[in-house]
Amino acid sequence: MKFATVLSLAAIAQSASAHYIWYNLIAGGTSSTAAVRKPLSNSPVESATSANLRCNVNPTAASATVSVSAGSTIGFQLDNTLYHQGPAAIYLGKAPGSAASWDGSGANWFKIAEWGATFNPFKFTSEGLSQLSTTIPSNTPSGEYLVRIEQIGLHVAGAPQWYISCAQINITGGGSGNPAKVSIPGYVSASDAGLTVNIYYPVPTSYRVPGPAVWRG
Ligand SMILES: *[C@@H]1O[C@H](CO)[C@@H](O)[C@H](O)[C@H]1NC(C)=O
Ligand SMILES: [Cu+2]
Repeated sequence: MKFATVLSLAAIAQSASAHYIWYNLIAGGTSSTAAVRKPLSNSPVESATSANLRCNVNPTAASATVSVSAGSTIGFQLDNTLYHQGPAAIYLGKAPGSAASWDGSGANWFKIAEWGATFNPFKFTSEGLSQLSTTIPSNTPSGEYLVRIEQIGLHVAGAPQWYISCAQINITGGGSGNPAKVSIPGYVSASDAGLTVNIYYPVPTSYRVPGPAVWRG
């Protein structure tokens, strides 16, 4: 027991020095750390079935919900560069009430952007970046949402690492789009080829980002 504790403390100490956090929301022409549910640590979530896949492990409550018009830029800044190779995606989750009071449960989520790979040479397109952003599809219905970013480190074959943050937004001037929605967890399976792939050998010649298709309205 004692030995195991020492080992896990060593593992935590080691992991705390690496990794990264999506700490800042980019929304339209502004940015906000206050709208982000800040993760407690920069360690990844490592289970495809955990509720922590929604918005990370016990994140600090956000103190703001930022209004942003449909069609505007939405994204996150990282406190580092994306040095763990893997795919990334941005999801919107429609809050049943206020974004601040929603835990992200239910089939309310849809993907609005993803970053996959290029080939010959094989490379994830987000590698080395410190900010990922897209635009909110202009016919997304107005209302309060959680916007969620994930980047999945695939550098340890067979043990994907999710780096996740959520932020609270209020989409204004939207439309009547009706994207298909998924639950988190449930939106990806641990056996998804996009998670189980060995990115070193044999070098992949195709790659599909896990999760639902991107909805652009
Ligand atoms: C969201 O935007 C609408 C339309 O501008 C506004 O009436 C509402 O108060 C906003 N809610 C929040 C939480 O900002
Ligand atoms: Cu790391």
